Amino acid sequence: MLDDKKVPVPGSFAEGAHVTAEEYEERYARSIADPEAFWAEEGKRLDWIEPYTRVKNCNFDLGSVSINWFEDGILNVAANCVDRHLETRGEQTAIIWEPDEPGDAARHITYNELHEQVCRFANVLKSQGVAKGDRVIIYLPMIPEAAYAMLACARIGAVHSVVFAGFSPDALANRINDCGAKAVITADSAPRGGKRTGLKSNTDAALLHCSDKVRCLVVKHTGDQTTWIDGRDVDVLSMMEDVAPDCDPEPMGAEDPLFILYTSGSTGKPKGVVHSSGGYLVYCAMTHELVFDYHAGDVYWCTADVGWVTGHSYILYGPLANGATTLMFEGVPTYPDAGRFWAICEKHDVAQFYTAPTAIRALMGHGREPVERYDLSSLKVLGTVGEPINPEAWNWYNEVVGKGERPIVDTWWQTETGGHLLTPLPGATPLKPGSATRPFFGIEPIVLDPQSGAEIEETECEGVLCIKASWPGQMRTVWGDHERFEKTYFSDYKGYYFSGDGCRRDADGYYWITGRVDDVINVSGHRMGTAEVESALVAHRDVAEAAVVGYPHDIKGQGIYAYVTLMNGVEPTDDLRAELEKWVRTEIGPIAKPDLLQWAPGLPKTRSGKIMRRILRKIAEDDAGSLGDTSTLADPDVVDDLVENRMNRK
Ligand code: 6R9
Repeated sequence: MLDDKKVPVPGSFAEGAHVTAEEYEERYARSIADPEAFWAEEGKRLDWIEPYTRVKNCNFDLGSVSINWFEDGILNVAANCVDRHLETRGEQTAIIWEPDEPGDAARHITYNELHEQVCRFANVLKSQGVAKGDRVIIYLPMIPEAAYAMLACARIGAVHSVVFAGFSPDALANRINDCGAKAVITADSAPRGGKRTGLKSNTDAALLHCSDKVRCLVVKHTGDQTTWIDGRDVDVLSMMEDVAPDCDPEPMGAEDPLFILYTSGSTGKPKGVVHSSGGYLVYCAMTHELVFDYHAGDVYWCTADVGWVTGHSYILYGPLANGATTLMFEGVPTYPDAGRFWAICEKHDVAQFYTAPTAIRALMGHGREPVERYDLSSLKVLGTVGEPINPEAWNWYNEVVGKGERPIVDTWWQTETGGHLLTPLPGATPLKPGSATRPFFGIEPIVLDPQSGAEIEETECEGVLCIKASWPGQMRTVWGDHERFEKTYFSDYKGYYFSGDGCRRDADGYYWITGRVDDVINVSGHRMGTAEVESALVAHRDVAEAAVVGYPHDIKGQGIYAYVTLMNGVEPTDDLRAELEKWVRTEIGPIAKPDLLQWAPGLPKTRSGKIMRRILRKIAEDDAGSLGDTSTLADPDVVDDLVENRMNRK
């Protein structure tokens, strides 16, 4: 166990940081003792058209769950992200756009330009009859127009719902219909890693299943030929030239919804997570500034896609609310080669770099050379998000990318939370590789006994992770289904927000996420987080990635089924299989030895890089006939290979 190994804050770093260790303790204590006063102050980060007089009005009781922050305040999110910076930094770059092809020119969009583009886009929306409260689906590649579209919706008070460009026509149609969207904004096609996805053709296919009133706004990005339906399809870029370059921001209530983002739960169809305007923006602005220790002039890069919550909070809303320069990348980490991320960091002098463990592990498989080719001296802070990071990947990130001198912020949060809840602050928190460390201001994590539901008081413990009281960035409801919201998050453990994650708290009060509670397996009466076994497997030099699930086992109750992706160039042999089984036995103990180990050339992942365990469980159970919806996978083909070579055949 690495519990005792603390990586101190680099001395030179603490000096200039927004928050030091002492300040963290003092401010955290204050945020919990008097949340009203604390957040009343933090709310002033934004410009309000009408200031709020009420700060917090929240209830977690099942049957009457209701979450309101700054509820009588009036503001406009787009004005906060753009207009208010014009006077002081109109000519500063707001967005750096790096295209898929490294040979194509990057674009630098100043705040002045952003203002004009957002206003023009907003006027196009208005011309199509989109008004305050209407829903708009955004199905775009990672291009500046995605940012314009989101901010244009916010400017006129329309509620956007971004659908990841990798999603299928079916997934798109379901979302259009669930939120009753008035318009879909898409592009001709999306280049990614040198390949192209026809977004317009996908949208055409989706719209066959939707009301014929839905308008289709098309950004001609690649110039690829598409079919065109007159009267329904609109050429956004040419219309933008014809409309006025100004558009007054719509005054919005703090609790008016800003966006809906669909996310999958453990059961049922995707939920439309609803976020507010005021509280959400306060929370992402604050976390963006403090967690990444953002300072004026820094170039900040989050590699997520805007179709994911990380892209909403930490490419767009948080950074722009802070007047930052935020980088948007259209491509993938391995195109044209495994040095692309680092080439971009060097080219644009990136100061804060935020990515996912899955990307780090994939790049680790290509060795140090692609990193060492570039000058990464501009980097100040590194970050991760999305899943627990195994210590090997952490160490590689720290040593090879960070040269052992950059704090790594391992940020635990969820679509539902709007922003970071557990995270180090780079100038304040000594790190422990693999731990999301401690709560952000205003967040009171508690650990409950999964059986009794009782709060565990001891510092050192393990259980399910809940949050005791509301924070401004919390989701407000499930679109169209408040009952589902209450049932999913407030019914299992009364009076608390239930995260769905398990965690361990160590003697220092550091939190270690052990994975989704539904990923816990029980082998011969021993409870085991699948993440633990995965972490052991990926610690082996030949393993690039691993996913572990339980499957029904006659004697043990559940057996351990491991899917293993090897490093480039390593041959899968029976000897290696035996070696890996032995390896896990030695790393964790005999109980953790995989019963079945399958070589997986690829793992089924969502576009945000999360392994879809539901599918792996079905294959492990030899129940491939009922895989369910695989439309949200990044590469649905990997499933066929896994089914064909499955180990458990009845
Ligand atoms: C932001 C985001 C949420 C789930 C969450 C947890 C896992 C995210 C993590 C992490 C360990 C971290 N997760 N960050 N686990 N350490 N730093 O990822 O949102 O897509 O909704 O996923 O991701 O299991 O519950 P979302």
